[in-house]
Amino acid sequence: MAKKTSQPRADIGLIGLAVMGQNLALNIADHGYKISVFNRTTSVTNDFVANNPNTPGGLVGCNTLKAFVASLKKPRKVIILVKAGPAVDAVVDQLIKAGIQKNDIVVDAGNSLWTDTIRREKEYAAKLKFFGSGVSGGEIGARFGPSLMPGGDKTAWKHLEPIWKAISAKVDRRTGKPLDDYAEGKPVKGGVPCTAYVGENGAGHYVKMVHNGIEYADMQVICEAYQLLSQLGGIKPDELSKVFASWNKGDLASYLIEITADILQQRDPVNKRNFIVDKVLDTAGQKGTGKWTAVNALDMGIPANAIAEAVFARCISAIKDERVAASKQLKGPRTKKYTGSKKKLVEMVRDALYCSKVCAYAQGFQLMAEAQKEYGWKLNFGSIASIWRGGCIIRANFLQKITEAFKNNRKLPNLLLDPYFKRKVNAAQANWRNVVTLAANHGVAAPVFMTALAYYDGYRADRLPANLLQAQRDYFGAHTYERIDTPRGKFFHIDWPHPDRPQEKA
Ligand code: NBP
Repeated sequence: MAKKTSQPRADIGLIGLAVMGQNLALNIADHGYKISVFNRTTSVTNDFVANNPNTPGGLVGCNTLKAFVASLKKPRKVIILVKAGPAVDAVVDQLIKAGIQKNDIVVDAGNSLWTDTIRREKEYAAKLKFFGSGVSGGEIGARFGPSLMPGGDKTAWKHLEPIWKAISAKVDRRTGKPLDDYAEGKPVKGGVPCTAYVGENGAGHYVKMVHNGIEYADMQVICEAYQLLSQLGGIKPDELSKVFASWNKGDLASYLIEITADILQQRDPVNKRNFIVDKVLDTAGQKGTGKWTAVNALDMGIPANAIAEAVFARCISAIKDERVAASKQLKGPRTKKYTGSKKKLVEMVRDALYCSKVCAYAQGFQLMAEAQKEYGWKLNFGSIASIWRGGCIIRANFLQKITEAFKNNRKLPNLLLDPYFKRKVNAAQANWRNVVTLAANHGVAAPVFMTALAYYDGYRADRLPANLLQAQRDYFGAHTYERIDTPRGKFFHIDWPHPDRPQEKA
């Protein structure tokens, strides 16, 4: 454990040696940084250091926070990777007691709620520089190159930047495609790092949350494609695996499509005659970041229905017993199988997936655009898309196109309006509509395909039935309405005549 010797102090420290912390610490050490580590349960620290004796930078195990703080170069840089919530406050309070100082930088790299990060930055301002950084890519990303979304004090960022750039995933400068994280066991050299300063206070955590919301939708549309192709098309998992593998060569190429192709061809370890996917119980868990995104969309009045629907899709999956009981009582259409060409079905479903995905991303960027107004951030959407090109769960070629879309027009009001995406969605929309019709006619739930189409049609509609809705509101609640033939901002009310009853005021 940390000794009082004249050995050079550590470049950075990390608290919380669960899955993410251990992997990120090894990644940092691999890049030549000496790193001090601490975990509340000290045996975890001791085992971790003992099991990793030869890292290039070196690990310094500390069993007390006092020794941990004393082991760090000034200004001290500490990464906290503990369970999001009160544990973060507890650790920061303990760090203060252990001697952390005003110029020291404490980075919360967990999945914290952005409003907590805003609060913590203010609350601890007199005692330390509190900084928030989103980390995406799970344990593999943490180990070999995550996507990092840093937000907070700009001067603090200058101290963190070299380390963040070194440890993050890298993409090819020209194509934007992820580079092999580790070539021949050594970290990759060159390439564009998947990290960039996002904005002040909670901006990094906010952007990470939206990333996760998009991830929910991205996963759900893949699942809907799988459901339609297997249920309607009768395509078996190994054949479906090939379909996804072929999609992974085109403009849907992404980490999530790639792992889906891999999952679908895997056999059940219990009985190799079966495919494992057929044996996995159809109930999905969730940790909350998708829900936060959907709740925030409702709070800000942003129509992120594809993201919210993906959260609800997990909720409905979770009530398995109720669904099984309902399946015996509630009837759907008689037609159960698709009788047309399988090749055509695959093509149509691919297009439905693509278009729904564009809508989900469009909604994620709409959310960030609104949040920046609310919190006074100056977000660079091209840069955000570019740091999602590698390392994170939603990494995809697609993000190169989004990077270009916002580079071409920094003020693009909606991704759907970018010339490239406009053209692509326009070309694919007939198939998308056919798939939604097929799903409805065959009684297969395809919630995000359907809601994304409603978003697309709603967004491109120059007139919605909200005229009637507003009239209803005025009728029962005197909420007033605007007219199409007077300037905006002028409000009218009618004492709606009704022959049978007196006027109601709700
Ligand atoms: P967990 O979220 O499971 O947290 C476990 C760690 O928190 C352990 O080191 C534990 O110490 C420590 N801890 C807890 Br719990 N309460 C503490 C307290 N009051 N004081 C000090 N330490 C405390 O770990 P994880 O899955 O590695 O995730 C870490 C963070 O990264 C989370 O915010 C998570 O949401 C985020 N994240 C996770 C992933 C992923 O794929 N897992 C991806 C991206 C981001 P102990 O050993 O003493 O119990």
